[in-house]
Amino acid sequence: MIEQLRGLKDRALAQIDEAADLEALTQLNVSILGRKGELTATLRGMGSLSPEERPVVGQVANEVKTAINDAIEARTSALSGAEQQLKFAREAVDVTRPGRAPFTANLHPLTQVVRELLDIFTGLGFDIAEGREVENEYYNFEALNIPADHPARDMQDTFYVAPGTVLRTHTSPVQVRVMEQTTPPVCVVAPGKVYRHDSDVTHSPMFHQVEGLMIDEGITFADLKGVLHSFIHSYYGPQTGIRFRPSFFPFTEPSAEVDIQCVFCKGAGCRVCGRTGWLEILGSGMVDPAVFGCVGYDPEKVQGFAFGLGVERIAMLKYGIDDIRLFFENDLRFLKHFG
Ligand code: 2NL
Repeated sequence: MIEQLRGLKDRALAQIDEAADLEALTQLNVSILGRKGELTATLRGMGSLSPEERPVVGQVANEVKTAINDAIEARTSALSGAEQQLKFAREAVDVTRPGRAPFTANLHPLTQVVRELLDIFTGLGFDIAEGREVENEYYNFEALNIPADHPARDMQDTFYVAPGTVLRTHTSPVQVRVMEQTTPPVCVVAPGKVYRHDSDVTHSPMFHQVEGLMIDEGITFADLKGVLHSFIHSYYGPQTGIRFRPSFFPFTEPSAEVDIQCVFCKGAGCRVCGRTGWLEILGSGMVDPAVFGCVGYDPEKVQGFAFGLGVERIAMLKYGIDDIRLFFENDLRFLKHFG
């Protein structure tokens, strides 16, 4: 029986040594030491031993049991250590690696340009005025010296919402309302959306304007030139060449369009400036006395200048964009360039 126990012990220790994982060890524990296990079965045979043999065999049986127990325990801790190492290796995280950059948004390029323009004009002392996008024909046209038979009023250019009601074609009506409600001096810029029935690579049926108006006793064309020079040199840099060309608008007299030296070829002539070396950036002029008459100002007492610019055009020239529709498609590949 002692032989039998020793044989059992040797086989058990060999099996425990070969156990590949914790699962296999649990199986061995049950099949050797368990209630229906090999050792238990062998010990049942002790009943047939003589009283002299019994303590001797009992001692060997205890030694075998202890040895197997110890071996299982040792193998268990070895295997769980090894398995833990494997698990750690599998789940290892390199905490020194840089984090994944979060998605960050940016303001729409047109919003950025409008804000830059407004920053410059508020820095020059202008207030900001805003108003409605749906206007009366009176504020959009009549008060600006644009008579009923003027081509600008044509259904082909203007969106009519109802008879006598239009989507504003410029932000001038904002300034007309400011003049109605204010006694001079007046010094405002009016940013906002405007609408014209026009659509191609440089025209959108909705676009953005910034207009400006300065009125006081004794304002002259020299003030107009001073403010616009100042603005252009802030926005495009102090070396930018500027020229004024005579023009016509129903609401200003005299009127002038303002060109800057082409920002792409520096005046040499290129595709963007049509080989002229100049880019038109805004329209301006001295407020027509007829406009003053409409808002109750005495043109003999006050004078003023006004200007208007298209924000999309300014942004296209600044960033070299050749299709206005890019501003309105909300394609993130385009918008992310302005982050
Ligand atoms: C252009 C030209 C201009 C004005 C806008 C204006 C407003 C009032 C009175 C007189 Cl209330 N004038 N605005 C004056 C000259 C030109 O805009 O080409 N804009 C894109």
